[in-house]
Amino acid sequence: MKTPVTVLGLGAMGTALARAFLSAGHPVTVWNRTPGRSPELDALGAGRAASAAAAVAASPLVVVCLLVDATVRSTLDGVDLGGKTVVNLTNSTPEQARETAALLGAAEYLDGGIMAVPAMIGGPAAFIFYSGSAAAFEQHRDALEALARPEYVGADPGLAALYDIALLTGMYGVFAGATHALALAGSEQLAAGPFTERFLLPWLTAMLTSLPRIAKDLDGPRSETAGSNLAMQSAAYDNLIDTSVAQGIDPSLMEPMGELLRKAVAAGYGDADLAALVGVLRTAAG
Ligand code: FVH
Repeated sequence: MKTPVTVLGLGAMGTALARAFLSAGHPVTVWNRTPGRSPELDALGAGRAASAAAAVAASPLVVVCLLVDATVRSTLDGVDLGGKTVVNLTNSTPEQARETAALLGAAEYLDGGIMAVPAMIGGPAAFIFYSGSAAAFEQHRDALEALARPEYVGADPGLAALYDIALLTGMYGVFAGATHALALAGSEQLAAGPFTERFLLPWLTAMLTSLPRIAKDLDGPRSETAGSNLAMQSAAYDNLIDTSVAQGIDPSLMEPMGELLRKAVAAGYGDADLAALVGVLRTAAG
């Protein structure tokens, strides 16, 4: 008998999670604010509860995937979570995760950060960060494996959110640059498809292979520069901004990186490479 699971929230992600639990043979009870959402789950064997409280009462393991942290708190306000393990997969800040863990009063609490889009759930590339109760993680590891590769990152409930947000900042940074590149290409009517497949994707892929070297520089003594010093990059960066403006493309996504390069050079890192920017960001925040 597999652990019965309740899924609160049948948005795109909650629906994918419920489907994965059903496919793995778990009895699944679902609840959603708007009734009747994702009717395909009924045919797969999900039971529908009329309220969040009734859904929680149905299973020892309660997986929550709602829009934002405030939604989780309002949905579970007044619901008896005694004896339950709550796994909250709603996107949140580390601070929100810590506060929600303390507020809910569940027997066990795990916070999670899903590194997948709904179509990836149950597939080999998906993984989910978990933090909070190590005992709950070990007890429910098998069930959680039905969703994605589980990565437990520590007892502090805020840690999973930190890992999640760090990866999302990396993703949005890459997409910001790619979005700008496509706008520039489009300013000369270049077709997005061939430009992306022949040039943009291979270029980004090649450049991202330098990340482990950057990480090595951050974790240990600085290695020899790879030949792309920051003074050179800062000087050339003005051309990115000037070209964008000349082509009628808003440069605002690109300007912050130019500003950071200038700061790094002014702080004496002109002959260093990209790893030095991490230190400059830390100094700027402090
Ligand atoms: N979808 C994705 O690509 C990402 C992947 C990584 C993780 N995120 C996070 O997952 C959370 C849920 O995302 P989602 O994709 O399921 O989002 P929606 O399809 O928009 O569904 C939202 C659900 O939240 C319910 N909801 C909204 N407001 C309330 C409320 N005030 N009270 C109760 N429930 C509420 C909504 O219900 P309804 O509108 O159908 O009644 C949906 O069930 C999210 O944190 C992502 O950042 C997804």
